[in-house]
Amino acid sequence: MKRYLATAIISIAFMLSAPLASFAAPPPISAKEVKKASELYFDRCTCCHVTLRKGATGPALTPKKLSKKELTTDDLEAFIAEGTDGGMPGWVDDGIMSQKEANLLARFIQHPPVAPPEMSLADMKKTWRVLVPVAKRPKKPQHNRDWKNFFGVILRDAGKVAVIDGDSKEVIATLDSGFAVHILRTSATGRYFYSIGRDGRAALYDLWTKVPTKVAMVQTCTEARSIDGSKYKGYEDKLAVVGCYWPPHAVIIDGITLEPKKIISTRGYTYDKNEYHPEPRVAAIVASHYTPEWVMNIKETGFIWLLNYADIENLQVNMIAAERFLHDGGWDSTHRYFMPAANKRNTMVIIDTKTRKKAAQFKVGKIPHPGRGANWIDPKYGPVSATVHIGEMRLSVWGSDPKGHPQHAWKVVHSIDMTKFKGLGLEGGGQLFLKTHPKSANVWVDMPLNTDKKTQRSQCVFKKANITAVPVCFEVGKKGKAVHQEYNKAGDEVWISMWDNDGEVVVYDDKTLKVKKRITGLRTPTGKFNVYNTMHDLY
Ligand code: DHE
Repeated sequence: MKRYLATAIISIAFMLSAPLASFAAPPPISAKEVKKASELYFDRCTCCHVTLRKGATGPALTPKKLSKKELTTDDLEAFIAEGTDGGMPGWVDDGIMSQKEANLLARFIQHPPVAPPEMSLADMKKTWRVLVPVAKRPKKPQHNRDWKNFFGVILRDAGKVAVIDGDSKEVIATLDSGFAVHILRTSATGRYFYSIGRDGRAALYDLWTKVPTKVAMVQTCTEARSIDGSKYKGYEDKLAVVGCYWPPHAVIIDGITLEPKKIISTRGYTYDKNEYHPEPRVAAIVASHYTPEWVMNIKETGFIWLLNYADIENLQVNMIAAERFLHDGGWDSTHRYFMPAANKRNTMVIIDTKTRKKAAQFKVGKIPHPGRGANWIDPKYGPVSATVHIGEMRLSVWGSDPKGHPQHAWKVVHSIDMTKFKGLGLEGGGQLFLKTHPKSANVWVDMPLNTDKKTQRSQCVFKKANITAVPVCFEVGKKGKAVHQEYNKAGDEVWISMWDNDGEVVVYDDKTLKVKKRITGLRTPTGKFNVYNTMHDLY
């Protein structure tokens, strides 16, 4: 509802602003079309071109820039429909948009962008609901299941979260979340799952009730991708933080009621040129185990924030200059170093949360996308970490043990071009996630955005003992895209989503690579989060 209200407000503001435009007359567009185009833009374009269209991983789309390049409506429609060499999908060619919608967007982006509404703490409080008061929640688990081996599975387009018992593989609850729910994180004790939807709706699920239950919800923004709880000793389950795309801010909320407590704007100046940016989005967040802090990627200004939550009335934020377009990332195996990707710069950044400084940054392949990454012991280089890439089929592995193996620390020790594995059909990039577990001998790699349909449906499994050897690659299912991996608590099973309207989660034995179970009837499953591994940041 809020989303539609936001697009309605944008539509009206847009119509009012159009006559003030100072550039050549943009093509006509009706108020009804603006509303539809705003929704399309929000769903498909903001990720790369951002709300105010100043550009991020995609180029700026301001009318001034478009008119300077003398791009006509037909040119823009062709880009949208067919995609670009720079990596933009062909929205019509891929069957996601109609030609009419491509034409609508082509006309829309020639008009000046209008900022969606801001959100105050009072606005957030109006959306805040405690569905089960804390006093009425159980004091101990009301079932005999091993809840630390539960998996929360994102059912993206259903706007739901499925909770699956990792032992019996039963779907024990399917709970409403927000529109295009994006990720889950657990609270420090693991008792609660937090979800965040792309529409900025956060929800809290109690895993101790007889059947997992949604116990609170709040909307802290109109667009978001990240959330995490407070993991430092003494603050377990006390607080959480939502990272927003729009409005550009982070919001500290209560950890077990979700009451919004404090808004921290991310608007400011870029780390390098000190230029004002009106829309720096919060990308990945991790919770420190050693200090009362969240480590947060501020994408467009290129800063990494250490946001201390010990005293939120006298808030301390360390802003570490890093690199622009910070996206995803995770901890090294010791949880001292945070390792995010500045994806548009083909760079990994290393933040030392002990010295509170950037420890290193180095180039990897084209558009690194680690998710939270993978950490293991390489027989030659000792503790290493790795990323896959959206822009090419490559596994980049770097040393991540500055104490024990200083000569290899923060240097790429393996850069595995997966196209060299003849006969596997590994071309075209489009990797999104990789995963391992301390008890596993394997590293699993997906490629759901690859141009080849069979490759999209496949996974490749590398051996830690000989990471450069030819991996075993196989199709996970016949429909959809094989996306995101998660281990069970014991580290001997790997769960993969087949992302499709009629989707499934496929459970593999990590040793034999044989299918143990297909959990079917799941609409658009994407990310999966095992309680134990997420609590302890095991990957
Ligand atoms: Fe994600 C993580 C943003 C598209 C599935 N995604 C993240 C994170 C960010 C992000 C900032 C890190 C959160 C953290 O660690 O705190 N994702 C974005 C986008 O902006 C983008 C590119 C486009 C968009 O408009 O959303 C995008 N993401 C996708 C997808 O298309 C995926 C495959 C399916 C979907 O749900 O839309 C997808 N993103 C995921 C998953 C994670 C994630 C499963 C968590 C990985 C993990 O193991 O932690």
